[in-house]
Amino acid sequence: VQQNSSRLTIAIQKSGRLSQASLALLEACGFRFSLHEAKLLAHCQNQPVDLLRVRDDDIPGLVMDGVVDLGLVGENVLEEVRLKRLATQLEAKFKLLRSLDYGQCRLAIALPKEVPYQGIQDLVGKRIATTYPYLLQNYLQRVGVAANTAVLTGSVEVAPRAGLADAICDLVSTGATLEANGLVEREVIFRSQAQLIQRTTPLSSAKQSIIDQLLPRIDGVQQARE
Ligand code: PRT
Ligand code: ZN
Repeated sequence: VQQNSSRLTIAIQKSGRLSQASLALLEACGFRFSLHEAKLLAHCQNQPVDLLRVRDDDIPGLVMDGVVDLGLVGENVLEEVRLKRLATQLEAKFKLLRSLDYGQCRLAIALPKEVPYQGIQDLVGKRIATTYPYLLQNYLQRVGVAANTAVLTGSVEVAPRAGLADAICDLVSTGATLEANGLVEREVIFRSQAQLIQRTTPLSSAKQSIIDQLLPRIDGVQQARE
């Protein structure tokens, strides 16, 4: 385990919606990488920095356990993992360095369009399919609605039609997926974007100075894009 490697380790999504933007941000900040598709670890060519390319779901835990120094991940995944870890007594702390200008989406509850809906009380006793059971239950408790969940890791949007659930709670960006599946967005329970997080355990001064250089560059890149 390279936990105490002198190289700053940054976890990013290997392949998915955040991969390109995360890599582009680091490159715009001056880090040069040459990625090999099969490799988990990519060395930066001009700084003592390594990229660890993993499933987005693993990124918060790697930071919270101090296995990597920094992580770029969606706030939805970050908060889901944090709630799950709190419930299971695992370390759940991290330091939020920056909210980033990509990966915007919302976690929303949607129902088939033919189902009448007046307000959240209409969710009482319903079964809601989701990939985010902790965020969903957290919301339902906050608003005082007793509903059931069905946890699915994919194809959540077909659950009502398949007879698995009455409603869904899933990420939405344009709304096209809901529309295509005859669903209507009824409640937004969480708004998300990509975030840069750091482990809470102390870093060497060498790693800290790379981060001190990185943050103003990120601010500059994001301001230029506004
Ligand atoms: O393999 P890995 O586990 O790393 O990837 P993944 O499949 O879990 O995640 P991925 O790549 O789909 O998404 C990564 C992150 O991108 C999410 O955790 C969010 O933070 C962010 N993001 C932003 C989105 C969306 N927008 C989004 N629209 N993630 C997923 N979607 C999906 C949504 O689940 C639904 O299926 O897109 C569909 C809805 O999109 P619209 O445009 O039709 O509304
Ligand atoms: Zn994932």
